Amino acid sequence: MIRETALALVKEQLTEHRYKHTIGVMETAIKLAEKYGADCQKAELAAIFHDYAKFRPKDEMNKVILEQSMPKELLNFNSELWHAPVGAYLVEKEAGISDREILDAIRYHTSGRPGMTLLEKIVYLADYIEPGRHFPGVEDVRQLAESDLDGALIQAMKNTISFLMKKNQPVYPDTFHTYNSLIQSGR
Ligand code: DGI
Ligand code: FE
Ligand code: FE
Ligand code: FE
Repeated sequence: MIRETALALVKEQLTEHRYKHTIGVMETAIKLAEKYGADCQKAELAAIFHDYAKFRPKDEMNKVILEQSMPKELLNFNSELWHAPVGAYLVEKEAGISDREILDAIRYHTSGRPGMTLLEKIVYLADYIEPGRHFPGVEDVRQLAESDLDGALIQAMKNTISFLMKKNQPVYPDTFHTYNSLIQSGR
């Protein structure tokens, strides 16, 4: 699928603000793919579609999680986590994207997972450091991403976990498992 077609499909699903974020993630993901030797076209499509389900009603996402046998554990945690796996499902169903690597990069863009692929890491990181992001610590992660993909990813995960803990929010187990996997094996 060409960029223009993908962007037109996604634009219908998002607010103007979220669409601008998506463009930032797309541009950042392509740069990271070039730098670290990933497939640039897959990075582009995964980035364009990564937040496809962001504005779906919670009850619709809840239903997809149950009907498609996604981890039920998701329902006990922040609903912000749901748009990633539900997005992977809807992008396949509604936009006809069938590439497994692209769908997995969408599926794991919020929680990560142990043993993430290069493409998954790139989309996760691009989502975190795209130019429209302004949260504390993002500049350090941008710097790290220039030369150390895993180092940048670890810093982004640390920031996310600390942020959730400071707000007394639960942390989804896969988020911790991803952090442990990166720290222990350099993957
Ligand atoms: O969809 P975006 O805002 O672009 O970014 P995202 O898909 O990375 O969503 C991150 C949001 O999810 C952020 O507001 C924090 C929230 N969240 C809640 N629980 C967890 C979590 N994020 C992670 N990584 N792990 C959690 O356990
Ligand atoms: Fe997201
Ligand atoms: Fe993210
Ligand atoms: Fe995003």
